[in-house]
Amino acid sequence: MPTTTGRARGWVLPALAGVASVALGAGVGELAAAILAPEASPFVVVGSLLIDLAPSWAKDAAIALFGTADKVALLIGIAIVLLAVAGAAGMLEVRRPPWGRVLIGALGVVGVVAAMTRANAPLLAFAPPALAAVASVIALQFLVTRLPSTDAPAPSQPEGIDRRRFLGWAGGAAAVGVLAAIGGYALQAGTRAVTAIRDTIALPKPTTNATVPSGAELDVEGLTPVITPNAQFYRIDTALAVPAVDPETWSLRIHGMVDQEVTLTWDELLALPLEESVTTLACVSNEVGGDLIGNAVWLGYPIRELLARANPTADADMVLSRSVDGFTASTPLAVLQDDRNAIFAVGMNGEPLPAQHGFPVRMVVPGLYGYVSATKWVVDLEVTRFDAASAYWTDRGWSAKGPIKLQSRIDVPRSGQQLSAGTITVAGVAWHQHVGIAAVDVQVDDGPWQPATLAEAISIDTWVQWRFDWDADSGTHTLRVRATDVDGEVQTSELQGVVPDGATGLHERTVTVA
Ligand SMILES: Nc1nc2c(c(=O)[nH]1)N[C@H]1C(S)=C(S)[C@@H](COP(=O)(O)O)O[C@H]1N2
Ligand SMILES: [Mo]
Repeated sequence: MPTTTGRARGWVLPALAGVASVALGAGVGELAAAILAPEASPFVVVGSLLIDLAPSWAKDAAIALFGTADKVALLIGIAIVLLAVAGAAGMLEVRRPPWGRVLIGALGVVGVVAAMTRANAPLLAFAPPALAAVASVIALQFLVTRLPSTDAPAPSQPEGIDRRRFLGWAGGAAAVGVLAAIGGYALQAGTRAVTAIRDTIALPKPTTNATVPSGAELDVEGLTPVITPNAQFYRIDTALAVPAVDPETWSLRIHGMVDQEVTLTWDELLALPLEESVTTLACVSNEVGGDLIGNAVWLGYPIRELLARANPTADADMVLSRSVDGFTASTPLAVLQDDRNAIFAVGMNGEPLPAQHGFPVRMVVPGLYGYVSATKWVVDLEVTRFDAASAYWTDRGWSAKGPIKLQSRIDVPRSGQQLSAGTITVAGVAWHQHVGIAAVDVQVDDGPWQPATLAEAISIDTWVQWRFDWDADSGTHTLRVRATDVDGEVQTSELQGVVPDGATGLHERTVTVA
């Protein structure tokens, strides 16, 4: 027979276990969002989803009731509902395991769907809500096994000790959640400040416009767009918190083996004639078939012009660029002096650089992997020699030089996609920046290589879309792609991992045709 205290323990402590677990998970989710994908804060995405789904009378009522505080009211409302569901999950988990964890898992799925269906969801949008759910589920399982037992308190242990111990664990879990959320908020303080400044910036008009020919985009469902929207652009850097650089205090210094040291402020940079160019950036850590690659229209000023002012000495052969947070990249001097569009970029797809992509100024150099060329938040260029200095990733086992390798990728069909016999469009992208793509061929199983159709290239500095209409019969088939560049080099089938200077091999995909 449950006593009053027994009943209280029977409901209150399990509910508390649920609330503490979800508090922990929610905090982890906010911290993960701050680090991985600031736009995918679980609270904000679920709130945004509710705003989109809410009928307009509810929105009107909320505005009438709360005025400009309607968003805050919504977030508080979400928190209350979340706490209620969390309490219910705790009680369920005690009475009908594993349904409490299942309930939290379902909440996680709602968060993931909310995050991934936002317009321009970043690649990692799924991660913060997924991590929040996983952390909550683990915490719930942990706390439930530490509930003081109601039926058979061990005679040697007064039940009060169990209870206090449980409250300690639950309080600890909730406290970790709160600290994680505060940590996430603090990590983003700089970004918030700089984003506010960034929003007020109007970039000057380019003196030279880039043109993207209409033939550069093939009309194939599921094919990567030829220009990557900023929100979907891959992000790779060593920064735990995105560096917050105020353009008014930013300056760039070019020094080292030069006749004349050069410094440049933000206003001086914007006063120079800025040019638009289209360049595909790629990461050396991109596996064959991977997505650490993106193409943008950049606005910037040629590095070559500023180097000419500095006038490097004849024996210099490298430029060590440094970001405000200490990252360095070693770029061959000659590459920064030739006629390619190696630039100090201030704009990306018509906007100031997003904070994660190097605001206010980054380097973009066609033809080299990012780790040896694309320094974000750049503040310093030291003209030096490869035998006198080395860069961040070179000191960690990667090659000092990193020209991009000839590669191609299949985007569609996806593996596991429903396919039926007949004509199936195979399509993807191919790239060899600053060399250019001449041809792409597709192989089905062990058949002959057959030419794909290339889209119009924007330039030799960008990737090119391709398509191939495959007359498919039913069964399981392997599709393979191979590019040939403008110099006549054929993409190698030899497999190499990403270390030390980029992966090689052919991308293939196995599909089943009904
Ligand atoms: N300051 C700084 N710049 C950096 C990096 C970094 O870690 N710190 N990573 C480089 C690497 S490895 C790549 S692939 C590109 C990625 O640029 P993105 O994040 O804009 O796509 O940035 C480069 N610039
Ligand atoms: Mo990279």
